[in-house]
Amino acid sequence: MDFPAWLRATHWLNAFFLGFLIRAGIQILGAYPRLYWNDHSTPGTEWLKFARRPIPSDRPWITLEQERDVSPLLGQPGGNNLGLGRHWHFAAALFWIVNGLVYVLLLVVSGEWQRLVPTSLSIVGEAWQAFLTYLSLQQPPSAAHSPYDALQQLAYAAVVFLLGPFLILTGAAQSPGLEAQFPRFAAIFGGRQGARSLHFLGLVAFVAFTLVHTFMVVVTGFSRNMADMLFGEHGADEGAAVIVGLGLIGAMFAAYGITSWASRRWPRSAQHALGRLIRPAMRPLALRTRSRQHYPAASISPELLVNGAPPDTADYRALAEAAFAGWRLDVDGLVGRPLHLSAADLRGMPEQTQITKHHCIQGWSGIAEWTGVPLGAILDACAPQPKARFLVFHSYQLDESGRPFYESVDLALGRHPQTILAYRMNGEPLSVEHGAPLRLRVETELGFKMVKWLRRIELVADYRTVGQGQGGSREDTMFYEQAPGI
Ligand SMILES: Nc1nc2c(c(=O)[nH]1)N[C@H]1C(S)=C(S)[C@@H](COP(=O)(O)O)O[C@H]1N2
Ligand SMILES: [Mo]
Repeated sequence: MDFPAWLRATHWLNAFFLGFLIRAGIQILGAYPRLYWNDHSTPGTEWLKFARRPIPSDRPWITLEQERDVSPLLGQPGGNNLGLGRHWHFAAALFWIVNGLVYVLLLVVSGEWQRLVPTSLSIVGEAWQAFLTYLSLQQPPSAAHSPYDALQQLAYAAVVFLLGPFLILTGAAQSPGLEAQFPRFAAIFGGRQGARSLHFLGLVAFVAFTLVHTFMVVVTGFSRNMADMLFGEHGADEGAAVIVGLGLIGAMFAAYGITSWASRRWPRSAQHALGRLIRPAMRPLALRTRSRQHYPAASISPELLVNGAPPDTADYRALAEAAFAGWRLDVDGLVGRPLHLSAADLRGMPEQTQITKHHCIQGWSGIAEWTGVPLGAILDACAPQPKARFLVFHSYQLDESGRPFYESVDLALGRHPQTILAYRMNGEPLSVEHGAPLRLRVETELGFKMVKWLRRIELVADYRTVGQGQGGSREDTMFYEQAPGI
């Protein structure tokens, strides 16, 4: 048999998961449709954008304003849906990677790897000949197929052994946890924005390959190729192969449509079901990695983008007008010793300065210097009770739904070396835009966890008792994950 059953099965599964990855990837791109080669994401320096909305010049640009709706024909699940798009993308990535590993493993143990891996350089010349033959609208002689012709073999080998791993690596390099612990890994790709741009180009390459591949399957003998791909050899019933093949492709597209529709209809269930799959990879990337970032002062971004509009409540305005003289940070909940700290109290505690990279979930990044109190010092002072497992950070700001913005962080993260409460940025007192008078920095996670305009830290046993119970404002309303390490 030319095409063993495992080969046919992994081929179709690969196509199925790739469809989810591409669709959800387009969804994620829609949340920040600008691509850069520099990690400052400086407005105006993008090399490609799919953004219609101009950048406002008269007020700070809140990057959430850039999110755009994606048609459900292109995006998974469609609409304005970064949170669920990420869930679909990472869940599909897990299955796609496992399927790919099974395929490569079986390729090796079955000895079939020789059908794919070139063993002689003469394949380059043969591939060129095959290319010229196809250009003249002919097919290479079937004797040249073993079972693929040289051009086919080279293209498939490149997709399996180069493009696939390239997408996995450039995807991983966008993880705040990995980049915090291994800054040199992301630097291979030119940093987070380089990795993101290359990841996008990898998507383009995959789409281009799929189009050419499908076109060739159709024009070089559709029914015979379908018999190969479904029944393993061309002697089989070719008519039945075409029907089964088209049915399978139709079912794949139906699955994209139905899962997109269902996850927009029941977003909380989709968040939970897909979350169960991706959390075993997501949480360790945030909790087990350690930030050891020490960027030089020269790499600080000319301008750090802003997300979240400053609070426009009367109590915050009154505090700001008095230069935060009356502001206090409350630390309470499951603590042995509740704290009520003024700005002067915080300045009397140990001080730490770090130059780190900010990773927004939407896709942009920026580098800044932060100075503040290690959260560990606050934990020492408040004496957490043994039951305490999460820190809930409450803001003066109201989120998009009108409720006070909050986020929860695992207590273990509170003692990470670069987790601080920052009151200075780039040597200046923290500006209102960036969270005055105090904001969280937790450098192995995405930016949305770093609550700005802090008013209170509450220690709890379980974040499910707070807000809508998902772990924070963004988890509650935008279906993000509670401990986002990627
Ligand atoms: N209170 C509050 N904190 C917040 C937000 C917000 O909307 N409200 N946005 C978060 C997000 S999504 C990001 S990326 C960072 C942005 O920090 P910056 O504006 O200082 O760059 O703040 C985080 N902290
Ligand atoms: Mo963000």
